[in-house]
Amino acid sequence: MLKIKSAKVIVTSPGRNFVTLKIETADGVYGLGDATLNGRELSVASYLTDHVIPCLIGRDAHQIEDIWQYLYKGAYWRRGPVTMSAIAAVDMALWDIKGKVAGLPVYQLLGGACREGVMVYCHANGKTIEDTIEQAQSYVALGYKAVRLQSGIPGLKSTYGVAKGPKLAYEPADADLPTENVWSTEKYMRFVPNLFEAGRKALGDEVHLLHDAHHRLTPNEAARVGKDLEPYRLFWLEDAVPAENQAGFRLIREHTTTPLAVGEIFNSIWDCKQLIEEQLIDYIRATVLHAGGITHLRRIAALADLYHVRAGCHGATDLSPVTMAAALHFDLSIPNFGIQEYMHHTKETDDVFPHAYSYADGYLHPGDKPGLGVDIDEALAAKFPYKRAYLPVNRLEDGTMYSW
Ligand code: EZ4
Ligand code: CO
Repeated sequence: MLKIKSAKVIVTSPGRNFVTLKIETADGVYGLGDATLNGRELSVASYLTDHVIPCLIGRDAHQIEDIWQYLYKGAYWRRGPVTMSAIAAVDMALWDIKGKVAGLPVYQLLGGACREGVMVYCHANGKTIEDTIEQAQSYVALGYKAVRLQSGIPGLKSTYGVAKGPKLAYEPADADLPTENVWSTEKYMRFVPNLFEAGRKALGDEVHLLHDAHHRLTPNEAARVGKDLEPYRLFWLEDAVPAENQAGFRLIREHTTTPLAVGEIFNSIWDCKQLIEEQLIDYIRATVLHAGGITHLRRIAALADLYHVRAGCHGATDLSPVTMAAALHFDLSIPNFGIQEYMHHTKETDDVFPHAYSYADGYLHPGDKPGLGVDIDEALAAKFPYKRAYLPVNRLEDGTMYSW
């Protein structure tokens, strides 16, 4: 029995908002979990403080599965991003504790490493095709094996996913209230094959190229984009359509062999059950954080493995280094790993969350510190108070509210 003595939530904003759960045991061992839900951060903080932490005190920190079931079934209100992020934070913290007590990195507890390192992809984005390719080339020079290409679109003033300036670390949730972008599917669809034609030509055949459509297409439009991009052999086309209607992917699948990835906003196995069982996607992008922790993501990966679907976890800067570490332990340990997204955090964020994971030549490794290998500098965290920030929204050219 390893009694949970106390737990608290730490909200900090070293460049962007992060919510961290710290669980402490009677033996003095503590674990960290990430509970950040971009744009709705304080909801999860309250869910944990007001409703979860009181249920945790006195429980056995070793009973990870039982506590997961207790929080999931015990809430009565199942699923949803707030609930599942809160459960994930507890789950991560308990795996962290178990690793520290065992003296082993978490990937060892998950069955050990299935590969030497975790292949990552990074983001190249620019206002023009030339800028995007230039940034991609600088990543390739750093050893990256895979790069996501996003570019500004001629005729549109600003585009989500494209940074305002050329910098390695960027965070799209940058305003007190949401930025409003104007979107045109027609302009995008005419333009995007040019980006990949130029990208393939400049970057060669070896590097993996990825693209994110940010849920802005219909299935028929996505089928067309997938077909148009086939000559450039993408690693994947991400979030082609919103996935509430899982059957919508059938139409895309019937028309293109461009690999499909989706799932960064999923919060449970039920969001992707049909997508996986009908083999409508190639990569599942659910995160440790928003999809219920390591415990639940392993369940999703196990289902996916039966259907040739591989994991390609979301890894944007709205996930703290705690989630990044948890994802790396998970990635290293599962048989059906594909690729891991990797965006650089700001230096302030890295300072608040000192971590053992490290990059070398296109791969990340979680390191061999016991537990997740991430700490939090609470004194430094206290210097960065919460700042309200939201992701941008899109309107069509006639003003109609659209998706991202
Ligand atoms: O829009 O993390 O693949 N990466 C992405 C990110 C997401 C943000 C949302 O919070 O799509 O830029
Ligand atoms: Co995405």
